Amino acid sequence: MAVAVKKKSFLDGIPDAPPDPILSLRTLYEEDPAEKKLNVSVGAYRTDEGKSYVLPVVKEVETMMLDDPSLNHEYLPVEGLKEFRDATAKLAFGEDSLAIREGRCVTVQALSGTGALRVGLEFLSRFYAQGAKVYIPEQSWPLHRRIPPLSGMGEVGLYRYFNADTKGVDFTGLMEDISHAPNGSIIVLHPCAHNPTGADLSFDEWKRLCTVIAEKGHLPFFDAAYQGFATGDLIRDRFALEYFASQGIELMLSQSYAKNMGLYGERTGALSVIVSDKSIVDRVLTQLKQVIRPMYSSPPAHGARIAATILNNPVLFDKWNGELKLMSGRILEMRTALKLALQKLQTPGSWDFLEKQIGMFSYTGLTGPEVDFIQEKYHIYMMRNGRISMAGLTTSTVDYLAGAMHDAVLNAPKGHL
Ligand code: PLA
Repeated sequence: MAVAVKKKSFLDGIPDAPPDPILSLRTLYEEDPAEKKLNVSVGAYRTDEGKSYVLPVVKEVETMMLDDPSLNHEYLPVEGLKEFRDATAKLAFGEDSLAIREGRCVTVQALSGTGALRVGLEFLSRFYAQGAKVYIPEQSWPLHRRIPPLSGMGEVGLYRYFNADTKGVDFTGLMEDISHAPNGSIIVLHPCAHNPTGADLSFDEWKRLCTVIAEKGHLPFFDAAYQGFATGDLIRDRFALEYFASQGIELMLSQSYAKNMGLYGERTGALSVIVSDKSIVDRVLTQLKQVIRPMYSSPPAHGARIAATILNNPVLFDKWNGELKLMSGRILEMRTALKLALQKLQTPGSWDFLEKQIGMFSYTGLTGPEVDFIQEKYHIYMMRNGRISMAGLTTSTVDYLAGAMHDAVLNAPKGHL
């Protein structure tokens, strides 16, 4: 006899979740039947043919892996692949980092940058001073706002970051806000290629910020999702990480290999904690494992093996460097091309900032209504805050985007809704 069917589902009252401001655009783009359309929303590198890209050095390693009889599909340890953990810390803080040499750096593999942030913040919610607040830049990657409360850290505070007039960092505002935050606050920092503004601190500004953070006893939490992608130079892009660590500051770091190795879907990343006292590192590691084990047990192996092989082999490492230069170089070319195209059209405004911004994104200053106008009329998908992924642009689509921006600046409804 069939079981009586209940009329109501236990999920009847389930509310609709708000769409993700970045990922939902991909779906809209894919579902858009228009013949001419463009997706410059998510920060994913595309070739000049608009194709997704597997780095040749990654392909080479994968080919080697295919023939390697020692590889299997066993679980990795909870904390991840040893060769990867060691190498990724050195990539961030430098081969000669004192913190590493003194054994004060704990690194665990994580589910790319997002997972590292999540594990790191959950760890802090258990062991960092109760009630400490996480501060993020006023303009930031949307998940910086969402992950802390979900990890038990409460709602975030904001610090000023961007000066809309100069289109650069509002360093005075940033320093004021970080000085006024309660001592011992957690400060989320983008070490390079700030998302979404493309405006980074100068080396000198990092040094001044480091002094204030040390004086205030704040804990910096660096989110390094673009090392090597800002300037094409891994060492230059890690300046802030290397400098803060060299000053004996305790800090947290999330790292992602999504962009710089193109390992987006492999979820390859790491979380590092630098502490001032070597005697506590073992306890830090065991507690990080306590966070990870009931969350997803252990991390995926494939991407970590690829990254470890590249990071630990000088020949492959050099190849990777060359490929980073090519990718970041193409992005720079797109910046110049878009600027020139807008200038040619005599689009109102100065577009020089497009070349000054750094990294994957351009923060165009387009308003919400202008973005809506462009999406509706031209089927171009970008974030509603005016962020464009320059890596999604190609030689053959620059003029289309410039034309749409020109039309929007002149003809879209005014306002910032
Ligand atoms: N941190 C920052 C600042 C990021 O921009 C991103 C990705 C991440 C962390 C996380 O990346 P990962 O988990 O894939 O390593 N930002 C993207 C994609 C590229 C996204 O939103 O997930 C973006 O378009 O902003």
